Amino acid sequence: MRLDTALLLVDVQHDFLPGGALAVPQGDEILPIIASLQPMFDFIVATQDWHPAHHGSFAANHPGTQPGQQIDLEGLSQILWPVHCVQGSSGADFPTTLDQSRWKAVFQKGKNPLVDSYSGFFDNARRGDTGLADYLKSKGITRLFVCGLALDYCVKFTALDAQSLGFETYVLTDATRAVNLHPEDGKLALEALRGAGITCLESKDLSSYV
Ligand code: VGL
Ligand code: ZN
Repeated sequence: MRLDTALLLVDVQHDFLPGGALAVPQGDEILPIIASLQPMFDFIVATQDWHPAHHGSFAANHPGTQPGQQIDLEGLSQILWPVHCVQGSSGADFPTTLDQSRWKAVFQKGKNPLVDSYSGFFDNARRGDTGLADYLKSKGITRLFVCGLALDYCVKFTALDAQSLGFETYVLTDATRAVNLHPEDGKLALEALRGAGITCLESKDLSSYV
């Protein structure tokens, strides 16, 4: 793959896979696809959802609430989630079947308990910066292929931020799956991505972008 191009793996972690705390339906189906994608890229980076146990996005930390409910968290609308991807827990780990040997770096997000962080670049208030954009730019990366979990949250917001930061951004649609709290959320995410000028393609069509 061109040296200006990176594969960005978003939150491919146990808790988002079947059996995990915030399992994405059919999330495991992307693992063999990612395995076949990785050898096509020279530059691979990953994000890792990495919450403190007292994170404000967890319903368990707001007595009387349930996952899926919406609250106000420090002035931002927040969907409450089950406890997931707690720092150091096995749910926050990457599956052992996912080859990490050629990853250049892992960027952790969601560490601030007062604000959630769907994007791998910024928190949802767009205040905290993970350093991912500066890192990619310092390595000469201008083109990003994004995949992982979940399409309607972290993949969507990571790709939208990438595009707005000036990266030529692509989403690999067969290497992502949606949570679909509402059944149409995955479809709406793809529409939002395309509306922002992001190219959504399947891995089988990647050969024309090498
Ligand atoms: C995610 C909800 C909460 C994701 C992370 O990775 O899409 N979704 N935390
Ligand atoms: Zn999270």
